[in-house]
Formats: sequence, structure tokens, C-alpha cells
Amino acid sequence: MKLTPLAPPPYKIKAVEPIYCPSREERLRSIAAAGYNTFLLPSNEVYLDLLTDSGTGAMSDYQWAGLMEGDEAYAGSVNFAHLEEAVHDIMGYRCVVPTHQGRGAEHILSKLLIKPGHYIPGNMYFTTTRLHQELAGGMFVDVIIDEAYQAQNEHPFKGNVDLEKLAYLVQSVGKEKIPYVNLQACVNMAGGQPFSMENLCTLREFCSRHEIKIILDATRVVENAHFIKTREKGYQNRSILSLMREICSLTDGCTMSAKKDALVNIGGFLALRDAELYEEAKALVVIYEGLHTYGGLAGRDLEAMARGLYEATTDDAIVAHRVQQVHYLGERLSQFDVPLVRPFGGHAIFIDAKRFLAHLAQDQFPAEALAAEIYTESGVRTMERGIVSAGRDPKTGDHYYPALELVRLTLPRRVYTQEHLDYTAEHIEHLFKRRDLIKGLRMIYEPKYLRFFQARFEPLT
Ligand code: PLI
Repeated sequence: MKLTPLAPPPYKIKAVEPIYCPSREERLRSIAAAGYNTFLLPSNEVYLDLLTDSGTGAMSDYQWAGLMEGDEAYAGSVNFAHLEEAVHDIMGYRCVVPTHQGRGAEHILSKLLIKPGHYIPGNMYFTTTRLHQELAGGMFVDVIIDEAYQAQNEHPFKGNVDLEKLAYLVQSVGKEKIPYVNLQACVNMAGGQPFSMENLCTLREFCSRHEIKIILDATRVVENAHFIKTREKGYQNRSILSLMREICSLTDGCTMSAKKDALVNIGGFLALRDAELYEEAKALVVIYEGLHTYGGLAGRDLEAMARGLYEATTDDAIVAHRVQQVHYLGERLSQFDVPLVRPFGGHAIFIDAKRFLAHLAQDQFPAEALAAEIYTESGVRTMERGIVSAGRDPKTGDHYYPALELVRLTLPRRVYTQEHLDYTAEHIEHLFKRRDLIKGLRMIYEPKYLRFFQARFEPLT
């Protein structure tokens, strides 16, 4: 694959954080002590941290300045008013409930709308989202297009909803049992794959006809808007801000983990159009998060979030450079024939561990084993997104066996440089050459919920 040169970033570096690369012996000791789970590594034993893009980005000087303007009043902080204004202006939703992060919003939404026996269709599961749906008595139903499960398929909008699958569900269970469609922007577990505006318009038409709400998971909606602009015919001359407004106008509300596209280290919100639902959400947020004007956050966090939302959506170069960095890493790895999910998504490059470690069965946890090996080889921390993340079917207790068994190399926003990406790609190439020697893992400790965070493993002998 031809390498597209990476354009210089639209920012310069004002503060630096020293990093240290542990020796191979130290890395071997660290990964064993972490039970071969990269989530359990202390971050000072990690050289480059590509675990997640969640809360790991660099804020701008304007956002840092906003921290000093935090109004830490218990009730009615002015920073909440700034956040409300930003969400209304950029996304069009009038009712905003701040939460400590995305899953706080998912919790309140699930309690608000899901009753036992409900079905929640969505374009592929996300770990915390599905768990909150299940804990509220609902059942997630996957209605993403089949192409999303084909790692090699070059479909530009693999995050699209399959309207036939959705229609079949509505026909089988009845629209009364479907409180909303959960539409995720840049579908994380599929490789950061966007939906198209055309698909969203068709979905809106279908849902309006059947009186079903659409709730957007807006966590990576700015990246989704970028892909509509660059991949969908007719949108090339549109600004990210105008695309954001159009996407949100076709939905009834959103959950947001602001730790991603809103460029902050902590924060989230639930936004709604319906004023009655908003009243109920306010009643719930005081139980689980905090008063409805702070939702578990400090005033300064609300300010950084309001500023981050504006920054991410009014300077189109920020998201463009971020996506280019991801694609640069993908192209570098492709030069070495490392099997990757195609096309490259918005926040991360995903290695297809089923093909990288074709000699391992899925219940030998190939993606978990590969993430551990990448750390041992290079000091780079990545994340498993396969059978461990998928968890177990609550009814049968069996593992879910997801079609995609992936290792995610996630780029924090505005943190690493091209040299860091080159280092990562070159070390994974070395590993790819000796891939036949990599052994599978056995799980020796499994927590009840979201096991990927805390499970422990040992190498198979
Ligand atoms: O980590 P939270 O609670 O702020 O957000 C939960 C969440 C919801 N939706 C989506 C699409 C996510 O990606 C998400 C969190 N993602 C994490 C932590 C990640 O590493 O991808």
C-alpha cells in the first residue's frame, strides 16, 4: 500500500509529559503481574499508551484556561449554562443532563426508557451500553449491516443500520416493545465505522412511521461527520458543524461520552428533545450522579466540555488531522501485510487477530494474547476487542463468540507524533514475523460484569 504523507498537525506543543520505555525484562515481569491483561498494567510501565482514546487526549490552552473559570457552586453553576448553550447550539437538543461520563448517561437513559421484556435494536453492541440495557431488563438486538462483520470488506459506511433487520424485529415483537433504536456514531467494536447520512435519513423515516425514537450514541459523532464529508457524495463542501446539526436533527436525543470527541479528560451527558422525559431524567440523575446542574462533575469539567465541543466542531482541521494520523498508522502496518479491519475507521486501527494468530482457537483468546505480546515486544499498550470484551450470554452463560476478534490500537487525540506511530508499526512488524510462536491464554479469573477490564490470564503451555 502506498503511504500517504501525514500533513503537519494543526497545533504546536506547549507542555510535555516525559515517558519511559521499560526494558524487555521489565515488560515481561509487568505483563505477568498484570495477568496478561493490558488493563491491569500500571501506566508508568507503559511506553506508548494506545489502550483507548477515552479521556486520554490533550486539551487545548483555551480549555485549560476554562478550568480556572470553574464555578464550583453546588447548584446552578454558570459552566452548566455554558454546556447547555453549547449542546443546544451545536447539536440542537434543548434538554441536557450532565453525567460523570458516557455510561452514566446510558444508565439514566436505560432506567428511563427500558422496561423488562423490551428489545433495543442497535448498530452493533458496545460493552457498557448493552450491559445497562440488560440490567434494565431489556435485550440488545443487533441490526447492523452484515458487511460490518467482514473485516476485509471495504464498504465505506459499515456502521449503517440494516433496515430489513430492523423491520423484521418490529414485525416480530411489535413496536410497543421497542423503546428506541440506539444508533452509534463511528461504531467502536466494528473498527470505528461510520453510518451514512443517507442511511440515517432512511432510518428516521422508518422510525417516524413506527413511532420509535432514535437515540444517538454521539461519543464519536464528530469523526462520523468527517467521514460523511469525505466519503459521501454531496457533502464535500459542508462544514463539520453543519453536519453535526443535521445528524442530531434526525435523532430524538443522545448519550455522550465527552471523553472522546468533546476533547476532555472526564465528562458526559444525556441530551433530549422531549421536555417530559427531561423532567424524569432530572429526577434520576440526582439519585445516581449528582444535582442536574453538575451530574457528578466539577464546574471546571463542565466548562472544559463546553469549550471542547466548540473546538472539535468549529475547526474542521482538528478532526481531519486526527483521522489522518489513524490512517497513517494503518497504512504503515499494511506495508508489512499485518491483517487489519478495512476501511480504516476514525479513532483506531484494529488488527484482525483471527488472521494474525490463525493457529489459535477463539477460546484461547487470540486478541488478548496478541495485545499482551505487543506490550512485551514494544512497551505499547493496546486493547482486546474480541471474545473477552463480548462477555457471556446472560441467558445461557456461554461466551458470546463475536465474528470480529480484534486488537485495537487507539490514538489519543493530539498526544502522539508520527515518530511514535512509526515505532509502533515497526515493532508490530517484528511480531508479525514470529507470530507462529505466540501462544494462547487461559482465563484464571473472571469478574461478573465487563470482564475485559479485570479478568486475569496465564499462558497456555
Ligand atoms: O467510558 P464512558 O463511560 O465515558 O463511555 C462509554 C462509551 C459509550 N459508547 C461508546 C461508543 C464508547 O466507546 C464508550 C466508551 N468507550 C471506551 C472507554 C473505549 O475505550 O472505547
